[in-house]
Amino acid sequence: MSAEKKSRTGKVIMVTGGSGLVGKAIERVSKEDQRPDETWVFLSSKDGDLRSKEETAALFEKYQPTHVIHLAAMVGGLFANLSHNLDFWRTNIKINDNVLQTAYETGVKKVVSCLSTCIFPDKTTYPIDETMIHNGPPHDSNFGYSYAKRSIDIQNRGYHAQYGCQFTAVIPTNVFGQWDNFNLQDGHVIPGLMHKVYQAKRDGTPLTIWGTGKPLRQFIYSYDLARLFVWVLREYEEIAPIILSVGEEDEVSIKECAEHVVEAFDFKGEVVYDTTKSDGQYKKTASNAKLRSYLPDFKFTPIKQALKETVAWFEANYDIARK
Ligand code: NAP
Ligand code: GFB
Repeated sequence: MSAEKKSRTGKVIMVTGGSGLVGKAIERVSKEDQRPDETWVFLSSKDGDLRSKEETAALFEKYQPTHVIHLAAMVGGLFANLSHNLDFWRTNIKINDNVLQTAYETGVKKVVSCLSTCIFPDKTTYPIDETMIHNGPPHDSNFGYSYAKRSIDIQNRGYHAQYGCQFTAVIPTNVFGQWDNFNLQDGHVIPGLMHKVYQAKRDGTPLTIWGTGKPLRQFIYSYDLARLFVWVLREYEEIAPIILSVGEEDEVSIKECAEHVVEAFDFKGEVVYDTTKSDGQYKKTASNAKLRSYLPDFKFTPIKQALKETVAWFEANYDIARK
């Protein structure tokens, strides 16, 4: 039987992975939309290594969370996944099992974890929806990360079936924004392009876009994702996950995305493509119909505006940005 659910007044919301791209955006939203009965705690790996069950248990003992937003993970773009699939699997399996098991043992009332639209079957019909997670193997470029993330859905169903836990998950599409990982090798495409344009402007060199630019992506601004994430924590009651993404109609090619980044920097230099680099998954078009059934009027930030805000932050914070 699970531990007695401690009777607590108010909510203590512990955010694992709170120092990263998504965590920092959630911190901003929690401050903009404060509730008197909510206390927020944002963790980084410096507070404790969640690969260790003991360190995980110590964090839950210290903060006594009633709710958990579980973001902590080994995260990276296409090229980091291509070279470290086993590490992505082992690290994330450990972190997820420690956080979910400890949440159960300590009587946490609700956990919202994080999957990704890149974990869906590679050979599938489109648009992808929440019912299709386990319908076939993921794209080979990130099978380690994908299977680790899919296990969260299985764990959530197991903790609910066996113990009645309210553990659920969101499925964001590709995220970008302030506080991203701008590392050229390990980061995602948008921060990678921003870092490369910054350097091209500074050094008068060409911008090199990897791959053909043909793959298609839906990009969600971290601030929009954070607003949706906080809504899920407060209002969403299903165990089944929910996709948090812009619509199919907002899908862009990598080339179009690069053009928006170039415009945001007012970069006038040469642009070249290095087609020796992998394109990765061609598309992973996801439906946000389930989200729209809950929030038909939610307004996403237009991508050009979101990119401009992110570029302005990056230029102003170049010295402290993760790169
Ligand atoms: P991120 O910027 O790389 O942040 C990762 C966070 O996890 C950081 O706070 C990091 O702490 C923490 N962390 C990593 N390893 C840890 C460990 N062993 N123990 C404790 N904390 C650890 O990642 P993100 O982009 O915000 O991603 C957040 C969540 O969204 C992840 O679950 C990711 O899978 C999911 N997601 C991301 C995207 C995307 O495009 N970025 C898309 C879909 C889903 P430090 O800062 O101390 O390293
Ligand atoms: O964001 P990204 O690295 O990952 O995007 P995925 C990769 C696409 O952008 C490929 C092109 O088509 C690349 O060829 N690209 C062009 C670049 N220039 C660059 C660049 O400078 N850096 C990078 N990184 N790409 C990831 C999954 O797939 O999606 C992860 O592997 C994660 O597991 C993430 O879930 C959300 O979108 O291809």
